[in-house]
Amino acid sequence: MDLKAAKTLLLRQRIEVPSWGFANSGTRFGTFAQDGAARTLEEKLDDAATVHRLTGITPTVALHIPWDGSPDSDWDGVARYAAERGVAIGSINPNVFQDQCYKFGSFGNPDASVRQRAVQAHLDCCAIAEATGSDTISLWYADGTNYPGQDDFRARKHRFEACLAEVYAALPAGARMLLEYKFFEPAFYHTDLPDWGTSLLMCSKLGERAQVLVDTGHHPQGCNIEHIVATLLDEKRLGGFHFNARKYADDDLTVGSIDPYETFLIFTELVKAGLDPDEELRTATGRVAYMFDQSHNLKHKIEATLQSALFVQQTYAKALLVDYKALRVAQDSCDLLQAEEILRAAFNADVRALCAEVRSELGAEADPIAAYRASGLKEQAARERVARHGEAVVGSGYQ
Ligand code: PSV
Ligand code: MN
Repeated sequence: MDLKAAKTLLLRQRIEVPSWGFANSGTRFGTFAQDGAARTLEEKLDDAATVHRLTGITPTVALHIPWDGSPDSDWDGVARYAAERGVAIGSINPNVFQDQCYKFGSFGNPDASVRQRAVQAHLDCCAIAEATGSDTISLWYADGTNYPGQDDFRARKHRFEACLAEVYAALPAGARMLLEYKFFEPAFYHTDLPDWGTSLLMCSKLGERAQVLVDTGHHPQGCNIEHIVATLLDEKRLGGFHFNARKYADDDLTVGSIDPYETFLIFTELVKAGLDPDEELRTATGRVAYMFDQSHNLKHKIEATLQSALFVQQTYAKALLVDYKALRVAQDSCDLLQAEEILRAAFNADVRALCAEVRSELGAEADPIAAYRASGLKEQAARERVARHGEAVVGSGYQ
């Protein structure tokens, strides 16, 4: 694709940021709290707004319930607060994994009263989506078992199908459901939704408004994620992404920090599908929701989110610059070396100036990280937040 066409598409690129990416987080060994990290939903929205102001491409914020509030919160007020700062509420993520009642699962739990409670948590999230103007419910389950024989696989599958169907039937008009999978953790023997195939199976039974969400950290070592992406695109069931990077397990590191070529290859599949003659495929590809799902345990949260946004923007730019016609010719003539060189040429292109130009045209910063570091906002937030809440505490989870 030529530079002009690439720029037009880059101007339309949008990536959601998660509220929990601005809060203190850690590992099971501990959390090293940052004074400036957000501790309330308003502060998370303030930080997301800062990132959007600097990059121009992150206008929505994903919420996690109950981390960010309860059914009784003033959701109209939250949506207003966000809008006043130039952002909007994005996907709503019900959390049915941390309460004591979910010890043996949520939708897979043998106890019908626990399953009902989990369904209610989803219905509450549907209401929150309606109140905040969100059109996406994003689902991930920690459900699974730790020991052979602990529960019956097929019984759990049936429970999942029944509960998901209840939620699907209650989706607000025009909303869709994204179903995430993860092959292990916190369950270590089996996970109820371990892979894209199981998620796709569930989505196919539910209906068109249920689509698969690919979290790049949720696969075994060596798994070919770009192939999964191509398959889901072809089935018109790719709902969205959670971008992050991993070296060993679900490490939630900054996207691009470990294998930038993998992200590039994922984007080439998306770009190709977006150029396909099949209109239905192009439309389905246009619906794909992009988000980060990362834990900035040691990096400054806003800086790490800026770094992530810049990386994804640059990677998309590189994928747009691939000569797909020449690639097809090389593929059809089985010229392996030439095909790979065509990809590498685009991957090695320096797209920093192009992306800076795009950000400037969007009214954002040509160099967001330098602008943020020079702004004094980092120090100001730390001062104000310590004055408001006291010293940041060391704990666990997203506090
Ligand atoms: C699970 O590891 C996950 O990736 C899900 O997307 C959750 O929503 C998120 O992390 C936060 O727990
Ligand atoms: Mn995720």
